[in-house]
Amino acid sequence: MALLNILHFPDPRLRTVAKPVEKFDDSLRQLVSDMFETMYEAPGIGLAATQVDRHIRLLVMDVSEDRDRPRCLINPEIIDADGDEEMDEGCLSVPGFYEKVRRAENIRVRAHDEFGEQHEFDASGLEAVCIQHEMDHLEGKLFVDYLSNLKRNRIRSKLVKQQKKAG
Ligand code: K1U
Ligand code: ZN
Repeated sequence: MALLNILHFPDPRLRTVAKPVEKFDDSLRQLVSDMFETMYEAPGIGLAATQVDRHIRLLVMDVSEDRDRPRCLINPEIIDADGDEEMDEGCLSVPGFYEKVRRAENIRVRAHDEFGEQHEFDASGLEAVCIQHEMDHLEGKLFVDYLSNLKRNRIRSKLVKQQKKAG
């Protein structure tokens, strides 16, 4: 098990579009395990491989209150969506900032697990928001991209200042 380094906005590597997973092997399962450890330690409710500089279509999440419902989605697709809702979002790659984002309220998802088995399920509320947020990471997109240029630039300047201070 290992804690992985999480990239912070405006690191250009966060803009990489991830490639589909083709091999469901032990090295993939090790990465899944390391990502869960990193997400729980952060702490976060989700983590995309892009955020730990691995550019494959993999995300992990756990939106349960007791932090006991880990879910790993590989090559995820949203096959149906309806409704929309606005919710406060945060991001481990944009630490300290929370902003409202509007997304689909209910989604149907198709994804593989770490053993290559395909699953389909419905998600709503925070789970649906988290899946959409993490799938955006796999496209190189961040929640700050939904904000005004003014807000996004303010967040960028503050984070760059903090990163310079931290060396
Ligand atoms: O960086 C990430 O992608 C993880 C991010 C996911 C997310 C949060 C809120 C809405 C949509 C997606 C986080 O987990 S930020 C931290 C957070 O929200 C949280 C942490 C601990 C307990 C509860 C929430
Ligand atoms: Zn995020």
